[in-house]
Amino acid sequence: MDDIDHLGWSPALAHAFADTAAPGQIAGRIIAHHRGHYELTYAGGTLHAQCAGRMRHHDDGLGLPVVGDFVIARIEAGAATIDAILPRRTKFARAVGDLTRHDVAKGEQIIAANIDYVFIVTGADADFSVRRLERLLGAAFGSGAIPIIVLTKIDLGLAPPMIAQLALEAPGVAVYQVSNATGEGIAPLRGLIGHGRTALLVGSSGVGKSSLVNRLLGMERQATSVTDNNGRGRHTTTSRDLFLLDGGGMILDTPGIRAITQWQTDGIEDAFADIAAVAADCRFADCRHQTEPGCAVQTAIAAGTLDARRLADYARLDHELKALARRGDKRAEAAQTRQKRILTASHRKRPPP
Ligand SMILES: Nc1nc2c(ncn2[C@@H]2O[C@H](COP(=O)(O)OP(=O)(O)OP(=O)(O)O)[C@@H](O)[C@H]2O)c(=O)[nH]1
Ligand SMILES: [Mg+2]
Ligand SMILES: [Zn+2]
Repeated sequence: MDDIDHLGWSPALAHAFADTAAPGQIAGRIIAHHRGHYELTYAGGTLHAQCAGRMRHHDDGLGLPVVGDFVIARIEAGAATIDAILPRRTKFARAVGDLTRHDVAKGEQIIAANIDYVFIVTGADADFSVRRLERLLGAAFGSGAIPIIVLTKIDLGLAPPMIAQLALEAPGVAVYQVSNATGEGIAPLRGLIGHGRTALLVGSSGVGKSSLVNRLLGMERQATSVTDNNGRGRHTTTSRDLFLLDGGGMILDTPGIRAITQWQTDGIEDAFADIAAVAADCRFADCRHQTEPGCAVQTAIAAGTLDARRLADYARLDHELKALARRGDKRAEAAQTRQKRILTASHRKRPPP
């Protein structure tokens, strides 16, 4: 299985694979996830993948695969069926319980697995806020990966006081300064991600995560927002994708954390992984699981493999989360305005160097 070494395959994974895999099964890494469908890279290339029915219905304690997972799969007719997840070395998760008052959604939403670095990306612009980084720092420390703060947009000339503030408020966390506009500081960051290592990018919408991915890849691979330079949420990136860097190393782009509806939709899919897994087989991608033809959820309820009460819970929570998301967006907006005022005031008071 030497052929997936560059993806971060390790002796520990090889052992776990040898212990559990049956003849004909292969190992690969999940490089993308879009609503129940996965992309899997293995020694033979990259294929579309889906979870085996067995995996969707019986919880093995690991839940469903996330981007970065190494999995055991079968390949049939040019597509992969995922049978099991190999043990996760690290995982970056967000608590989803605080987004809702319902215990049913309590728990964690795993964003990515088997990562080596969490790049907490923040822009050296008017949106800069150390407070906003706190939860990400907490989550990064809890992941088992190494947290790194990446301060982008240093070409705007606002970085020096922010560097000082970060040194004070996030002691011991390395800060890399980059400009995606000029390319300054990209090489040291690129050098950090060694062969077979994976860096996860997190941070608010508009901080320059996808611009950084393009810089690191040396090509315009990810779409970035074109007009908005000040970080107002456009939510340009909507999925999580793992990219291979030339000469080894991988980088995982994610949607900005202010893409709140997107995240909450993801959260609800994790809390209702059983429904999400069945719903992947609905005929229509936007199926509401009511009276639509070809609805796999209704079929499962009729067949007795899914509890109708689960669907009712799901519908109720989905409704509430949407309402919360609207309120959450307003709170985020207000916090942003406050921060901007504070920052402007502190700039005025700053003595000349
Ligand atoms: N001046 C300057 N602008 C930058 C820099 N990095 C990104 N930008 C601009 O900031 C805007 C947002 O960049 P994106 O890379 O799309 O941000 P993102 O973090 O991927 O945003 P989401 O996908 O919505 O989470 C774009 O207009 C970029 O051109 C930088 O280093 N300097
Ligand atoms: Mg993006
Ligand atoms: Zn349906």
